[in-house]
Amino acid sequence: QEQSSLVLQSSSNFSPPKGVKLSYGTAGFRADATLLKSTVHRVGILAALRSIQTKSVIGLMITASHNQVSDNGIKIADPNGGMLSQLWEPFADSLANVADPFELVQLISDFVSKEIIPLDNVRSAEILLGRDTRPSGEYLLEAAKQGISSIKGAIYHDMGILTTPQLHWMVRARNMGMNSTEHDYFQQLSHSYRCLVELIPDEKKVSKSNDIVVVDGANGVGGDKLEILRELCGDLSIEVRNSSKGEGVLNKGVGADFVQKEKVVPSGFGRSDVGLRCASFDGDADRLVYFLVQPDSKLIDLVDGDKILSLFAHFIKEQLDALKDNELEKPCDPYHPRLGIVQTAYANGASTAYLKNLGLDVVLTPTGVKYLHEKASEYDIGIYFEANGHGTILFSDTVLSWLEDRNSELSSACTGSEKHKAALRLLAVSKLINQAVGDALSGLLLVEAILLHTGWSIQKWNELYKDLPSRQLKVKVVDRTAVVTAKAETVVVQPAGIQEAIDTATAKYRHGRCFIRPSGTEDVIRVYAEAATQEETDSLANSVAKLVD
Ligand code: NG1
Ligand code: ZN
Repeated sequence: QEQSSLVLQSSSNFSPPKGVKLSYGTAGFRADATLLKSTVHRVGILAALRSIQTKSVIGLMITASHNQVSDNGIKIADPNGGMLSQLWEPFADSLANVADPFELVQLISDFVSKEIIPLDNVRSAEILLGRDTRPSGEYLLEAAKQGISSIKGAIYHDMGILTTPQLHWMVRARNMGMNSTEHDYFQQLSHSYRCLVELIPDEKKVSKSNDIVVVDGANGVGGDKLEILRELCGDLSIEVRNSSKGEGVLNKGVGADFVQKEKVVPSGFGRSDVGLRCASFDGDADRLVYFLVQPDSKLIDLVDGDKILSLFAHFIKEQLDALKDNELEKPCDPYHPRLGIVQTAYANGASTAYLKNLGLDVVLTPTGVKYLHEKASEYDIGIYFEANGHGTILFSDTVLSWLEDRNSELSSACTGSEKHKAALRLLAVSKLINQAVGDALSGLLLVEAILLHTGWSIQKWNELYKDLPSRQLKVKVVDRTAVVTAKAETVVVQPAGIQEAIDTATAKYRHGRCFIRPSGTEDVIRVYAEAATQEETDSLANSVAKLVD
């Protein structure tokens, strides 16, 4: 009763905008920032309930990632640092959209009884709050705080301006009883990066004193954090451009999403960068792509998420192969870690062919980090990436304890052997790469360490395989839910007949591949096509787009 009046009172300051329907999609709630106050307030309530139910620390991040600066958004980090459990998404949707304050209270109390959340017995609900550099983040954060405080016994810690992956990392670390401050994050990343560099074989240790990586921070938080991290990484030369301290507008003409979609140089880059290794983060630094400025200084060669995935897969496989026992030496180690690669249908066909050719197990999931992450976690070592640059490498508890065992066994038997170093490298990667979500900062450090290890230039890395020409189109539709897909979005099952028409169109092109799916974040149907040449690709994409219209 007392709880209900607390919520009622707190909510009276936050009425939802009329005629707006929000949904907790793959990226949480996202909209024009001015529409979000009541939603953020209510997600504060949801976070407190989730924390009580899971008896764990929960994260609440205010960001709209690569969207324009006037947008904002909010998402929840679950106890393991991952996305909010899908079981709670329908509650999040109803919570955001109910108009009447009494109905809101009723909705909460129904959910609390259904989920058996012990509201009377709250010892502590604890929420970590983070936000990106958007100015609207300030008042939205205040709304979140008031939402949390309207649940008795719930407290929050305002962690300030963070990248999205930092907040997820902190939540996971807190719940595992590990050191979890921002300082600990920087220490863990820089320490494991330096470990990897120390493990580079002597013959490959070439002097790279003027080998610099130039990073576009999307005018957001990522560049600022990278400047701090850089100081801890020894002699890694990084030049940060487009940090949030400059004049530029967040994500405007800059950042990983812009670079990947437009394939042109971001602001702040040009003629003097031709031939240099360049990278872009998105607005909340959970996406990373690399690129090369072409000699015309306007266009770029994109080194996308698929190429980062391929570099990681190549390196991890090399270390696992080095750890394989010679049958004669040690015939009976029954454990072979399973390495799995997870992509979506948007992965360039040439990357999938390259990975399969390495003998790797490649699977596709539907679009959306939660699907990729879940699939990757089924392996001992699972590597996932979306072509747009979001991805990471997950290590199972089993493989980690196996690596620890191998490490101690090898350090007494043959310290410094290639086998021992391979175990140490994999352990270092597991600490460097974010185990909660894709993280541009840790991804960048791992790419840099692997390039040093292999002695590859970005050009050489980019030549691992040549991308097939591809085209993405979007078609505005009245009701995107009319299109229903199966088999990781590669086949349309509804409306009837469309898949046959797509197949007929695709069959006309050499190396043709094409699929359509409803976007999870916009009111559009997306069309993706690949074929032997760009002209054929565009023609295939256009003809399929007409089928949808
Ligand atoms: P939708 O709008 O469902 O295609 C887009 C991206 C996803 C992911 C989400 C944000 C493409 C084709 N899709 O999803 O990869 O980043 O936004 O969660 O890039
Ligand atoms: Zn992002």
